[in-house]
Order: sequence, then C-alpha cells, then structure tokens
Amino acid sequence: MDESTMKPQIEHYEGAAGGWGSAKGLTQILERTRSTKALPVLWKQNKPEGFMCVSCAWAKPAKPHTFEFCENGAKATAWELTADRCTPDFFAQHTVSELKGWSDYALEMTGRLTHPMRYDAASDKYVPVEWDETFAEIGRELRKIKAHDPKRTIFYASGRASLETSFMYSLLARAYGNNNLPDSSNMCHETTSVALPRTIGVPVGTVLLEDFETTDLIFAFGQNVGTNSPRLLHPLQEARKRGISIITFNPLRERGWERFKNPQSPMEMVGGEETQISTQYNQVHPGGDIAACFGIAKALFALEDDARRAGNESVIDWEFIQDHTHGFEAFEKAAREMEWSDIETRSGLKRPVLERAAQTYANAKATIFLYGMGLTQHVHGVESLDMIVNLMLMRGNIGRPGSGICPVRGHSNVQGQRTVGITEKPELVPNAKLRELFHFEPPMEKGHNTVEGCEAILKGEVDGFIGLGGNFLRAIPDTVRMEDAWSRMALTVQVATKLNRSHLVNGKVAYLLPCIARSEIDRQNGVAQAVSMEDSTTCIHGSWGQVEPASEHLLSEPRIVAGFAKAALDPNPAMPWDEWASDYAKVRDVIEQVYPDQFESFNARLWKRGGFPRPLPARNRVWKTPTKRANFFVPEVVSADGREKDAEGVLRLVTVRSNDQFNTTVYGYDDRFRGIKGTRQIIMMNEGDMRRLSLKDGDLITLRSAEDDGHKREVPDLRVVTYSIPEGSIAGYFPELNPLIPVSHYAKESFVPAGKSVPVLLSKN
Ligand SMILES: Nc1nc2c(c(=O)[nH]1)N[C@H]1C(S)=C(S)[C@@H](COP(=O)(O)OP(=O)(O)OC[C@H]3O[C@@H](n4cnc5c(=O)[nH]c(N)nc54)[C@H](O)[C@@H]3O)O[C@H]1N2
Ligand SMILES: Nc1nc2c(c(=O)[nH]1)N[C@H]1C(S)=C(S)[C@@H](COP(=O)(O)OP(=O)(O)OC[C@H]3O[C@@H](n4cnc5c(=O)[nH]c(N)nc54)[C@H](O)[C@@H]3O)O[C@H]1N2
Ligand SMILES: [Mo]
Repeated sequence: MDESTMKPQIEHYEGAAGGWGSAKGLTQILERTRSTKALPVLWKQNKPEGFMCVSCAWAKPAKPHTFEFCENGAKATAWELTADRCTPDFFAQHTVSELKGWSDYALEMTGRLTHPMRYDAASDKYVPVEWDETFAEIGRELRKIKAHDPKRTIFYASGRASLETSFMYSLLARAYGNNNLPDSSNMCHETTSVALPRTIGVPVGTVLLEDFETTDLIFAFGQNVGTNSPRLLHPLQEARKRGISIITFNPLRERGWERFKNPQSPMEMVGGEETQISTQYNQVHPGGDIAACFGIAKALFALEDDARRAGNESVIDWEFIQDHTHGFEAFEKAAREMEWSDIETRSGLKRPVLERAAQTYANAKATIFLYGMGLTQHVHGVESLDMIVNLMLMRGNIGRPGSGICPVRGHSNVQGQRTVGITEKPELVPNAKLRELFHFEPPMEKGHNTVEGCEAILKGEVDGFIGLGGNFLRAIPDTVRMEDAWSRMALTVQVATKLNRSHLVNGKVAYLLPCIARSEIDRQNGVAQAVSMEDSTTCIHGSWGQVEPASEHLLSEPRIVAGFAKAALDPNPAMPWDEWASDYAKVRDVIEQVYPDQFESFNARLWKRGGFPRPLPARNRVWKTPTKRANFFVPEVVSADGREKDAEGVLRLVTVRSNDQFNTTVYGYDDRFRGIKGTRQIIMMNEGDMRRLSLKDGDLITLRSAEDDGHKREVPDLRVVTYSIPEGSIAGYFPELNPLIPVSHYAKESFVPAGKSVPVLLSKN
C-alpha cells in the first residue's frame, strides 16, 4: 500500500472520547482480524482471576466494571487473537527483501507467527526449523561471542513479557556475563526512574487507584489519556463528578482531556450525557512545562506573601518542608527571581492562566500529579520531573491520601520488568543475593541502555542481539542509519507473536521465534500456568491465558528463555531452567527469595483482588535518598528541549501515537479523536504557520532533520493537516518519523530518545 498517494480525510470529530465511536472502532477491528475468539475473552480482561490486558499498564481495580476494557485494550486482544496465520507457506512465497516494501500494518496483518523460522541468505527467505536445532545453533553462536567478549551481546526486552519471563531473562544475561539489558523503558519512563529516586527515593509513582477517590485536584502533563490509557478516564470521570478540578498541560488539543462519554453507561450513550474532563486546558509549548511550573510556583509564593500579610493560613506546607525536605531555599529563590516575561515566552502560557492554576492548587487539600511521554521524552525531561516534584513538595502532596505522583506507564509490564532485574545498572541489582542463590559472579560493569546499545551497534561493537518481543529497529531513533549497521551482527534472534520490520533486517545467523501470547493458555506438562505483571500503580496481578495457542509449535516465553540459557551457559544446578519453565510458581518463589521486601508471599497473594501493591517508603514519607529527605532541585534550564532559540525556519516536531496503533503495531489509519483518516503520513500544523508557509490542508511536504552532523535524515511525502497546536511546533506519528531523530538526541541522564521536540526543517514538494 503506497500511503504517500493517499490524501488524509480530515473530519472534525465532534464526539467525546469513548462514546459510539469507541464501540464502532472495536467492531471494525473484530471484523478485520476475524477474531471470533476475542469477544468471550474480553469479559475476563483485567478482572480478578482473568487475564491482564496486553495494551497499557493502567491499574486494574479490585471491583471491576462489567467490561473492564477500553476500545484500545479490546483492539490489542483482537489483534493478538486474530484468525490469520503467518505460516512457513507465507514465508516460502515472499523474500525478505520483498517484505521490506510492505507497511507495518500489512506485515502484522499477516497474522500470528506459527513456526520457528531461520533466515536463509541464499534464497533471501525464512525457512522453518525445529526448536532443538534452533536452540543448538543459537547456543553455539552465543558461546562463540562469549568466548571473545560476553559484552558483545545485547538482551533487549519489550515491556510485555511477564515477571516470570523477565526475571529468567535478566538472570540469563547476567549468567552469560553482561548487564546489556535495555528494555522499552529506556525509550519511555526511564526518565521517571532517574528523577524520582533522587527526589523522593523511589523509582516509580506513589499514587494508588484509591487516591483518585479522595483527591481534590489533578494536574495532567503530557499524556494522551483518551488513546493511551482510556480506562483511566473512569476514575477521572468519577473525580469530575465529585466536582474536582483537572488542569491539563498539552500542546495539542487531545479529545480525551476535553470530554468523555462512558461507552459502558447506557444513560450516557443514549442520553447524550458526557463529562467535561479538563477544567483548565493549557496548550503549553513543547518543552515548556518547566517554565509553566516555575510560573505556578512563583504565583504560589505570591499567594503565600498575601496570606501572611492578611494573617491567613499558609499556602506553603511549612511543616512538611521543615520535617521532610531538602533544598527548599534555593528553589524558592530561583522561583521568585524568575521573570514572568521568561516564563511566558518559554511556556507559551500567559501569567493570569498560570496564576489561576496556582490559586486552584492553593485551594486543594490533596493533589495528584500525572504525566506521560510529553515530559519524559525531552532532552531535559529529568528536570521537568524535578519541577513537578518541586510543586508537589511545596504543598506536601505526597504520603497523604489523594495525593502523589502518577507516571502513566506504557507497556503492560514495563514497570515490573525493571522490578525483577531487567536493567543495565548493576547498582540496582541485588548482586549478593544472586551470588548466594545461584552460585555465580554477576557482572559488575554497567551494561548498554537503548541509546548506548544503538551507538555500540553503529560502531560495530555488538555481535549478538536477542529481542524478547518488541520492534527494536522500528521503535528506536535514527532508524535508517541503524538498519544499515544492523546486518553486520553475527547473530540476531527475535522472539515475537507477529511479523514486524525488525524481523526483516538480519544478522548473519538470524532466527524468528514465535511464542505463546498472554491471552492464550500456557500449558506446561499438561498444567495451565499463570503469569504475573505489575501495573502503573505498583500493584502485582496474576493472569490466566484464556484460549488455545495460535499454533501447536509455539513455545512459551519462559520455555524459550530456558532454551537459550541451557544452550548458551554451562550447566549450573542452582539454575534449574527446565524446572522453572515447567512450573512458573517456582519462578515466583525464586523472585521472592531475591526480592523478599517487594514480593513477600508472592504465590499466596497472586490473586488478590486489585493486585497487591509493592511497599514504597515514599508513601509513608520515608525518603531513601542520599539526603534522607525529599529533595527540591533547581533545573538548569527553563525549556526542556534545552534550546535557547531555534535557527530561522526550524520547527519543533512532536512525535505521538494515533488512536489506531499500539506503538509500532498499526491497527489502522483512523486517528478518530484528532479527526484524521486514511493515512499516517501526515504532520499536524498550526493555522498561522500554514498561512506563513503558504500551505493548505493536504499539501505534500518533506521533513529534514535540522541536525547537521553529516548524516542525511529525511522523511518525504507527508501531508499537512491543520491542527490546534502552538505556532512553531508540528506533530506527527511515531514510528514513521523516527528516521528524523538523531540517536544523539536523547534525555540527559536517562538516555531516553527525545522524540518530543525534534528540530526539523520543512520544504514543500
Ligand atoms: N492505544 C495505545 N495505548 C498505549 C500505547 C499505544 O501506542 N497505543 N503505547 C503505550 C506506551 S508504551 C506508552 S509509553 C504510553 C504512551 O502514552 P503517552 O504518554 O500519552 O504518549 P504519547 O502518545 O507519546 O503522547 C504524549 C502526549 O504528550 C503531549 N506532549 C508532547 N510534548 C509535550 C510537552 O512538551 N509538554 C506537555 N505537557 N505535553 C507534551 C502530546 O501532545 C501527547 O498528547 O501509552 C501506552 N498505551
Ligand atoms: N519517535 C518516537 N519513538 C518512540 C516513542 C515515541 O513516543 N516517539 N515511544 C517509545 C516507547 S514509549 C516505547 S515503549 C517503544 C516501544 O518499543 P517496543 O516495545 O520494542 O515496540 P512494540 O511496538 O510495542 O512491539 C510490537 C511487537 O511486539 C511483538 N509482541 C507482541 N506481543 C508479544 C508477546 O507477548 N511476546 C513477544 N515476545 N512479542 C510480542 C509483536 O511481534 C509486535 O510486532 O517505542 C519508543 N519509540
Ligand atoms: Mo512506552
């Protein structure tokens, strides 16, 4: 399908998020995937004793709704349980070079992978192979690399694999001899995992679902709820019905933050009732959140001065600041000294707007701060989070019901993977425990994160890449450059459910291995196995597969990891891989042994309704930071993109998801809430910019990177669409625009590729 010839249909979308459009979206995907199996399974989605959605990581309530799934969660299930199969016959008919010409959508629409396949360079085709032979050759190749240097293999994980699989995988990498465990979190919320430990002493959010019941204000920064975590609209709607305020910061008008019609409520569906979500919608400049928060802080200090003069109650929580925090004075000075003119230029927001937000904040007893990729994927994303924490600490909004910080995580178990050892940072690993329990010497050298992994591959320093799920080559920045370097590797192995672009660029020895999906029954020695995951609010849930696997040749992920481990490592009775892969409860026991504080009585609590929360010291105002206090930090920059002023003609590109995709999985070409249909090859642009550049809707343009480092980065044939977005900024879709993002354009400290304010140049075709 040649998308460039497809003109977008632009239809102003009048509906709320949810509503009939949502029901229609679901029906379409069920038809397209001919997925008769999906419908009955949806009843069990995100329910206690059911199966946990493979879409986002949003919390699963103890008292679920009749349907505890959203349009996009249902799409993810239908996509996984498609009736279509991508078989050896299919691969016999198509060369890999031919498949490179297919769209992401067309590749995944071929259906579920059914057989282990090996790439045959002579015929340029994938050919079927037996599992035994597969493990034997992969083992041989991994041992060859290890003998040379174990650090030349990378073990990537996408955030979908269960806690059990992830634990085994991280142990495999360490026993092999490296900490090269990048995961999708390295492209996502790693900024959270860097900022929060140094400010509040935990790597994850502190908010629990019940906090939404008692909060009286929600600040929402840089997240697209209607599309990326629609079930979060329920607690937001309930909160709004209690009359609480929601203040949103987002450069784009996103329908989910405007209004919601609950598709599960007959009254709302038939009666036309819908809920206004944001009470204040602030179209901040991309990267302008630091400045916006400075504005709110400055206004709060002014309110505090007023309160003092009038002898009223303080706006600042002095008791909390004295008893619990460090660094307040420096922060106060910085906020008071910041000029309103700077705040206004950087944030793109007017002083009265920020003063109003500050007043609402001052009146609220308990406030939740929620955020997503709009903060984390910036060069100074860590400082954006520092700033959010500063605001939170000013009024003691942590460790009190209804308050706290709420990073909305992406993949359904991305947070959990980090909890059980998928990390490149050896200081986060309980190495002494690993030594004691598994009788080996864990590697103490830091491993590669995603960006460092890409750089190492570009430099030819990597020989082996194992991908446990995901679509690494499509999700990373600089995709075109990376593809060129990729085939130099000796071994590339991809464990997957569906065919994607990462499977079409291969190392010298290359395997594509199909696995059982989470919605499918995973039987080991005839006994159905449960798996587990951690949601965005640190609650751990068990999950049962519901339908028969897509093919009898599939292996489970734990079984595949065990296969790699047995073939690549010398036998070690302390690591009984087969035993673990035969009974996942045993893996959970081992996880509990390695992380006794986090996973106390793991197996016994697996089916607790609503999941069991991991203990977090910050929730009890205990601060595991170097100062033993919660820390204020003064950001070094006022714009999160760190650019003083862009050169003439440079636009800031924000890459986002449509309502018809899950990351690199494209379900269709309909971004309903934004009113764009028929193509993903578009950019959204402000009316004023369109006029200035003499562009009209549907015009074809080319984008080039403004980075001048000798590499050509270009995406041609994009159509312009008018959209409500600040002047000087444009938005378009990930992953199509990733070739424009240099690998070097990443968040300082967290190394998250900075996909949210990419400097680009535009030319008319
Ligand atoms: N259906 C569906 N669900 C998903 C996913 C999916 O692809 N599809 N992906 C999953 C994954 S892995 C993740 S990480 C999450 C991602 O979910 P989100 O965190 O919502 O990620 P994005 O789609 O990148 O949207 C980022 C939002 O931030 C805004 N934004 C951009 N720049 C800025 C800025 O500088 N400041 C502010 N305040 N806002 C900004 C954008 O306009 C956009 O609304 O969703 C998860 N859930
Ligand atoms: N420009 C830009 N780039 C971005 C982002 C952005 O906002 N802008 N977002 C980043 C973010 S937040 C993330 S998380 C990454 C996503 O990066 P990844 O997690 O690597 O990518 P996905 O698209 O989620 O992976 C989809 C593939 O996973 C496989 N899969 C699905 N289910 C399973 C399963 O159960 N087991 C296995 N083994 N495989 C399975 C399927 O084959 C499918 O094709 O992309 C990042 N890249
Ligand atoms: Mo993500």
